[in-house]
Amino acid sequence: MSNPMMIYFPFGGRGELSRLAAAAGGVELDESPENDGTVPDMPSRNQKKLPLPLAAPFAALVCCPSPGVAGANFVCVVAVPGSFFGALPTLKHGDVELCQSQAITMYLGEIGPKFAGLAAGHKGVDAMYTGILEDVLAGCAGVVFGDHSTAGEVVPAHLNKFFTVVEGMLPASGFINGLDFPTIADCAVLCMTDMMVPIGIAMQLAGGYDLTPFPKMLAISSATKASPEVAAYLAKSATLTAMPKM
Ligand SMILES: N[C@@H](CCC(=O)N[C@@H](CS)C(=O)NCC(=O)O)C(=O)O
Repeated sequence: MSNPMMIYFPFGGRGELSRLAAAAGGVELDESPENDGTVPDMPSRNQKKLPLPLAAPFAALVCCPSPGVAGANFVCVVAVPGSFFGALPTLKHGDVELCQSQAITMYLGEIGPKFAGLAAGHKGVDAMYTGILEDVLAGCAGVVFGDHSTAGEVVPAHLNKFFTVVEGMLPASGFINGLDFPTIADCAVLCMTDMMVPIGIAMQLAGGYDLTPFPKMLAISSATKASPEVAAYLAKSATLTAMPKM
């Protein structure tokens, strides 16, 4: 069977944990051919009003001229046969077609040879951290696409709420599931600390955010980045820290 193919923007967002899950688990993940790695301008609320075909089967990214902005382009979503709600990411692998980023992450983890021996408890922990990342990400996206003027209060309060609990949950040493390699849970923590879109952008809009009160999160992120599979992925992909033009 051919490699699974994910369609998503060439930045972190709701695609990065799936990329990391594939890399850490030993899965070759292809990305849509339209995604040539060029970091687009930040999708804006205006762009969302462009014809995003809902309920059309499989979506694709295309570069469209930006209305009213001479010479500017942005990436928008158009439908091609096979899609769901007009939102990304989507994944196709043989007969399997998925939307919903968390489902895509868990599926890629499930087929990863490196994760073949994981117990139900490990997978439950991985799913939990996948959901925590979505909560962190959604709150940050609300600020990035919303009212920037309150970012200085809203972003630290939001991140503190989650990061304080995550820090308390993490082991004093080693990876989260106690194995000698990182799993999806560790990759989710890496996204929390290092991913630019939308978490890092929200931190910047807040005037910065100090991660030093969360040393266990930082240690997990460093160890995950240093693991051979993730290090090889990060050497060839810049999406984790890619910064679109705002
Ligand atoms: N719950 C969905 C949310 C998907 C979603 O909102 N994706 C955004 C990008 S991160 C998108 O495609 N937005 C375009 C739109 O909704 O019009 C998931 O986790 O995949």
